[in-house]
Amino acid sequence: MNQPVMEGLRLNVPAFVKHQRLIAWVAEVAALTQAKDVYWCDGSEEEYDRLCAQLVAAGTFKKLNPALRPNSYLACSDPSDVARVEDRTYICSAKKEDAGPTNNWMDPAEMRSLLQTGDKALFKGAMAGRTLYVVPFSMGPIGSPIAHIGIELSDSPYVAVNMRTMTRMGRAVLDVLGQDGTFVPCVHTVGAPLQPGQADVKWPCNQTKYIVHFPETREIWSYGSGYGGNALLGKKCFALRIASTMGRDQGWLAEHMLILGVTSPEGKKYHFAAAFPSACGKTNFSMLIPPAAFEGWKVTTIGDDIAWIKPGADGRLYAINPEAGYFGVAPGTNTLTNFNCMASLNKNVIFTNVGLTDEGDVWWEGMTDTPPAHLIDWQGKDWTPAIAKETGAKAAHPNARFTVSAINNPALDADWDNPAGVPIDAFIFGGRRSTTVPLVTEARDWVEGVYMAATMGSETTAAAAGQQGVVRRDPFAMLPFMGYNMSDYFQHWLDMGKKLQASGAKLPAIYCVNWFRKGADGKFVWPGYGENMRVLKWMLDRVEGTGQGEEHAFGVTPRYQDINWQGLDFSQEQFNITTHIDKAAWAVEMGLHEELFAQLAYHLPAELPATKAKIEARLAAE
Ligand code: SAT
Ligand code: MN
Repeated sequence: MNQPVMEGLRLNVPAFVKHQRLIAWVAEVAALTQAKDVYWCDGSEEEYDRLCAQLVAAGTFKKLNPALRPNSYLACSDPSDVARVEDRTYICSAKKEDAGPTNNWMDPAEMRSLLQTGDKALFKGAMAGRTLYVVPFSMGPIGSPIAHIGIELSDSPYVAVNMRTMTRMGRAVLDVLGQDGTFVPCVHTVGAPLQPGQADVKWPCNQTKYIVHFPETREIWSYGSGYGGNALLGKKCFALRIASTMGRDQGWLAEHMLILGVTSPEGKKYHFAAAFPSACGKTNFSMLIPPAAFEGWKVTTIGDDIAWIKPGADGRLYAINPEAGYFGVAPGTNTLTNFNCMASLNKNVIFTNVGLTDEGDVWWEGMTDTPPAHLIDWQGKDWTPAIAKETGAKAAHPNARFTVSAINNPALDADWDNPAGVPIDAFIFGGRRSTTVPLVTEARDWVEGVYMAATMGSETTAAAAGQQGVVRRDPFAMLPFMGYNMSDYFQHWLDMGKKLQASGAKLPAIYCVNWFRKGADGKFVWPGYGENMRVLKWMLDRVEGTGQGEEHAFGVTPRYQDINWQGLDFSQEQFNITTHIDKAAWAVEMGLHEELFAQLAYHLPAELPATKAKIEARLAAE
């Protein structure tokens, strides 16, 4: 990448930028991509408003009715660019084994040729006619010892404004970076260069897509998509794929986990970190409102999607939310499923791919019982309940999203921005399983917990392009987000446990949950949402050593009488459906664990097959 800076290119370096290596890198990328000019984001509100106005003028944004949804916008994407593209996502480690069998891999030199250096390299000229936005961001509270800095160069103003909400973005980050600080370089283009005089489309993107990570040099290069995790590179690309490799090398964890606080009526506070695959209710869980019977109990949100977790001086694990906003799934969100979230969405929101009502507000499936009589759907077509019934057309795409600042959340935890993080009392791992997996199981020890997390399965959702509703193994809910070899990651978790134990600290408890079991009628048996508090309370009782349960092959599950049912009509029979262990189903399930272990045989920690053998012996004996 040694092209001279394009003649006439305006780098426009503001006085507050003091980092020569950063300036040189921006010049290189601008020359490679032939960006029209460069704009350095300062992160101010004035800048946000200006870029949003520009997006409105370009047709990408529609300003919503300020009387109904103040300072909010709707963007509708190209219909081909609506979710993460896992088959186009690459981990280009020097050695193929280091990416492991669950990741797409390409030799880094080959990938660099394809993207940067070859005759027809995709990034060459990719930003022609467009402005290159320099987006400095901190993942985590600025200056926190758990936080890290990234700089995204993107030709998408939609990305710039979303990154302002999703991260701590702008000038303050460059101040911390100083003249020579370290940052993760992230390059993003929509891959739609403009010829002179050519009119732009409202959602530029390219049919060819590459979401590429170079773990050794900690770089991200993303081509062709403007949507979510493909384009907002602080999120899955940095905070999970690159950060997981940093965590492996430096002794910490980057996880696909929400973080929540639970405070008892006596004022004792606990913290949970919970991993679920995309679109399985992490945002709802992190904002849950306890049922009336739990008077005096409070649940507060630290994060809804990602946790960075480092060991503290006291040997406990401390977690921060590296993000500053929520990029949550809109469909299904309403005042009953997530009251706090709906309250967060009253103002200052960017909606993507939801329906636009005639009053200039938004609507999505499940928002209200009675849909509007008419709206414009996410693809710009007329939509009425009758059309929906006839054609199945959706007002909102199933992976439609809102982007909103954490500070909008009425349930925001007082420590959400604490640079020291919060101490974790328990981990929760959950998948979407209509059968087999019980409502809740406690692991008897760390290794058993790692086994549970490693063998987790889940039915696929609209958060990723591809078939939906098929069960796939999704270890730690990290399958699409692992930056290195999955088996090495299991080993890393086992090693972390050993190290913490050696320091004499109490290890967090580990639980496996499943809110999604269905009855013979095909309907969910467990009411979920706020009622999940009942399960959380049982976990807390266990952490305190007071809760009872029944031991079985996989761990410990509460009996009916171990859960507080006050105010909920949920029979012993219904409970049994959610906790029943079906031996035939588990025989099949153990076969799938076996398949997973065969796939991950390289570097698979011996503790995992050993745990499996123990479970099988116990299943056979029971
Ligand atoms: O598109 S994102 O990766 O940001 C959302 C998700 O899949 O969890
Ligand atoms: Mn996620």
